[in-house]
Amino acid sequence: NLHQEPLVTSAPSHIRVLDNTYLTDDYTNLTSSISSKLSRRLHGLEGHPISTLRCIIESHFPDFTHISSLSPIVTPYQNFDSLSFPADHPGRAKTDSYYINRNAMLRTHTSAHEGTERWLLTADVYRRDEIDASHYPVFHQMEGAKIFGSDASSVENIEQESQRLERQLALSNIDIEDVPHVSETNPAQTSHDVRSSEVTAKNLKLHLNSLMYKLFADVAGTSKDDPLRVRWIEAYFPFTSPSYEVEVFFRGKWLEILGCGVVLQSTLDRAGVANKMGWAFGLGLERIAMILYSIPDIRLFWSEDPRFLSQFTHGKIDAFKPYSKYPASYRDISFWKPNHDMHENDLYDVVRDVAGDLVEDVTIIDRFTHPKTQRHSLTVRVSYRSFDRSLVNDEVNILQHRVISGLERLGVEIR
Ligand code: FA5
Ligand code: MG
Repeated sequence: NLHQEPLVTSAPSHIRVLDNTYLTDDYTNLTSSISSKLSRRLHGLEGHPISTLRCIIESHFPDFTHISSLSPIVTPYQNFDSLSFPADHPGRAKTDSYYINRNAMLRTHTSAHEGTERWLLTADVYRRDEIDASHYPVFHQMEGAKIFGSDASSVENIEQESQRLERQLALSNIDIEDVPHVSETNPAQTSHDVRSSEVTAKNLKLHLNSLMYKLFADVAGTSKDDPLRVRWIEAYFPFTSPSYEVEVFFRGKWLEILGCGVVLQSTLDRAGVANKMGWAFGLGLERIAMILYSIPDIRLFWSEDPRFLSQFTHGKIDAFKPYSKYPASYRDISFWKPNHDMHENDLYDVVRDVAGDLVEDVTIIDRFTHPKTQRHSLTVRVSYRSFDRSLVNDEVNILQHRVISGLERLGVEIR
């Protein structure tokens, strides 16, 4: 369907999103190409790689509550403030996130939803971003968290569980590059004593190391001499301390899999569980699925082509067999940027909104500043390709023409 009208043209006062009507304001930037994804629910689609991965991870946390049907529409308070994001955090900007209006947005991560005990939550998340084989404005995250009493005997129970997990892990072919649970640069929170913080971090690490083994060891193939390699790195998130990232070595490269940490006490206090502590993690399903299934392009997850969907069996990880690709068409555009600042994500959303999944890649191939006028010029190469059919020239020309009109509405001057 080439006739995707933007949801916001000049200044309509209302938009409809998932059967509700919202007032628009100066924050409204949700486009129809994005809102058409809100009801797809890939993580609930039997047999889809994203759904299979969800089930495998859920089976690793059997005594956690499994949640996967929360609406993607949240308040900025839920997405940012409740997690202590500072007021000037870049993620809050209109250029980085999709807003329905100032009070309603599409969640940018699964951390936007809080639980109070043990939960595992799967959801579609939305971020404005560049366009290429590994970036898509919608992807899926899983959030896991375990919250327990901060009294001595609850902490002791956690430590005993860790000892069991440690004994199991000792039987696996895994090589873990660790960092200290707590350090000067990755401190325990002032309201936590160091020992309970360390017990919590250790428990988190054990759960995730064994999850990484479950996900990657079979596909990677391991032995005592060639173990699965997992690396822990100190990280920073506004709502955890200490914080870490986890990377896995797979086919010659280190891959960033997830972020995690000991949940900030203020977050738990706001959730009404002041006498508890715990850990949380958030992982990206597409990155893991692309690796495990050898899926070369993130757009394929959204394909409704039976040549894609029929390849997969629910619960099983089999390598994707690429089918022949239809040819790509390239079109270059050169333009002067508007005098006011234009964010490159605005450019990408114009292309997405016109071309939907027919756009494969947008690359800035030249940048130039006029020596006299100081005006900035960009040359952008748009690559159009369909997974399902051959695009004819006329059709690509129409798309490109609409992209140019959309850019002109942003105030650029075509060269
Ligand atoms: C977060 O989203 C945090 N909410 C994670 C977290 C949860 C930290 C709980 C602490 C406690 P981050 O933006 O790094 O962090 O994303 C987490 C994971 O999502 C990444 O490791 C990656 O696997 C995946 N991810 C992030 N951005 C993208 C993207 N553009 N495309 C695909 N996957 C992505
Ligand atoms: Mg990150």
